[in-house]
Amino acid sequence: MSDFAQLAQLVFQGNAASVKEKTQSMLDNGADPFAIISDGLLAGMDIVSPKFKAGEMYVPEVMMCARALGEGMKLVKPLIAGQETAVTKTIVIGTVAGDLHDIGKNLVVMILESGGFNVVDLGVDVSPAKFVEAIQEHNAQVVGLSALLTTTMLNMKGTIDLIAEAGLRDRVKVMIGGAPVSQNFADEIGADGYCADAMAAKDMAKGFLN
Ligand code: B1M
Repeated sequence: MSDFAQLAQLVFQGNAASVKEKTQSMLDNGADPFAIISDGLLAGMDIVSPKFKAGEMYVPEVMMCARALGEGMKLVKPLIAGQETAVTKTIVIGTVAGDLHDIGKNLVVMILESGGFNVVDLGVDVSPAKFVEAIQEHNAQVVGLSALLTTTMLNMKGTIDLIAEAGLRDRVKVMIGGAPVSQNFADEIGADGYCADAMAAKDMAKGFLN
């Protein structure tokens, strides 16, 4: 099995320490950082994604895989800084105002990072104004809104409205997710799409940006 295939397997196994060790040894041996990302780290997540979608893997396992991948990304990212890759595409994400739930959102962040995006995570209880500020500051192309409460999901609309008032709506795509929301709700509030889970968020962001 090639080094790249071994690295992919370690990501799939969620073995963070071994992913870190293997990535470093591949870099020390002169492997191309871009190939490490695409043929090793992301290839590992590509094994995970269909299994998660098919219900053969569960959230804690996927989080372990994403964390393991993150350990490798930490070593490789500085080496590709400033070069033209998917990493130059920026997504601002947060849990909307009044809502403190972040387990699902954190999973989405990890999966988006594993997809090669630069993700600016604003955390929880994020006001519409803070989203607008972050889109401007980071020149984001996509905004991700998360909500877990039937009360706070209404703040998604307020956020989208303020993005429009700030004149940024044509510049950013808005995707939403969280247990109480749906595609119908996304249509109702003028979002560009609804993601049922973290993998769907990665696919949607890729669709928006490629
Ligand atoms: Co809360 N809570 N909670 N809670 N909590 C729920 C959501 C609830 C359904 C439980 C219940 O009553 N059955 C209920 C909401 C009811 C409703 O609104 N209809 C509820 C309530 C009522 C509350 C409080 C009001 C309780 C209280 O204080 N009386 C309170 C509110 C606090 C606040 O936010 N202001 C509260 C507090 C908490 C804790 C702090 C204890 C804790 C949160 C800890 C944390 O997040 N750090 C908590 C938890 C853990 C839950 C449950 C049990 C689990 C949520 C979770 O993490 N799921 C939840 C019950 C449930 O959902 N079954 C519940 C796992 C996670 C991986 O899934 O978040 O759905 P999920 O994310 C998925 C997708 O939805 C999607 O991808 C993720 C991964 O696949 N997704 C996105 C999510 N965000 C996305 C963004 C995207 C794309 C996809 O961007 C584009």
